[in-house]
Amino acid sequence: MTLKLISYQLCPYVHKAATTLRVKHIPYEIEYIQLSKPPRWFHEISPLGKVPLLLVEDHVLFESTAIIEYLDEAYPPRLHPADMIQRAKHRAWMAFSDTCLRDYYRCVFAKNEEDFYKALARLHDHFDQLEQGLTAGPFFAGMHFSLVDAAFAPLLYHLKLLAEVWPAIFDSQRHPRIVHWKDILIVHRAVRQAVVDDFVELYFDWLSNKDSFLARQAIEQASYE
Ligand SMILES: N[C@@H](CCC(=O)N[C@@H](CS)C(=O)NCC(=O)O)C(=O)O
Repeated sequence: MTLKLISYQLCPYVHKAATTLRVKHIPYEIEYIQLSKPPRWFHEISPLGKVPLLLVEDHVLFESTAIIEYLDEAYPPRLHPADMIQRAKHRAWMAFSDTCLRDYYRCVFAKNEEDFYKALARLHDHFDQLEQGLTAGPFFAGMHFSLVDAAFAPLLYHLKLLAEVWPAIFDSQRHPRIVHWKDILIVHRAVRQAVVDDFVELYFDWLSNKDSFLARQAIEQASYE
């Protein structure tokens, strides 16, 4: 059975699905679309008009969390815990990864310094909660990569790049476990191979083209280099 992931290069939700496919060594095809000008067929098949989509035979799966849950059920080894209570907790943390992704986008899109600091404060408050949920590692729940790791890896990968523009994105005094976890995940084979080779270049192009506080910081920094 051939799986096909409909994608956009910089989408962290696509990155979750691709990471899960890679961790499980599931063969898949990938098709990138331009989100600013999606093809007609995409509108016809995408229930919410968003990527990722996972095409499984005649079925169109949508929403990254639903996609990675499907992959976990359909393809061994299970990344979710076997215990029902633990699994419920992991699902709750996966939902929280989307909360943190929204904070991240608020930071990226903040028009001015004041709004940026508000967005960053909100992300850091949420990181206080995440820090309490983390084990000593190396992964979210200890020795094994779980779906929670797949859910948070794209956020931490994007934040790592943002930290090149604004180093205080990560605070290792306040969130030592998150910083350690980030260091593990960003070099993880599946996480790295789940993005395109020129991801970093595309990311900074994308960031610099925003009408935002961080875009201005990125442009200023590039002019000094
Ligand atoms: N909740 C969705 C979010 C997906 C999403 O927002 N994807 C963005 C790209 S990163 C998208 O397709 N945006 C197009 C649009 O909203 O029109 C998921 O988890 O899959």
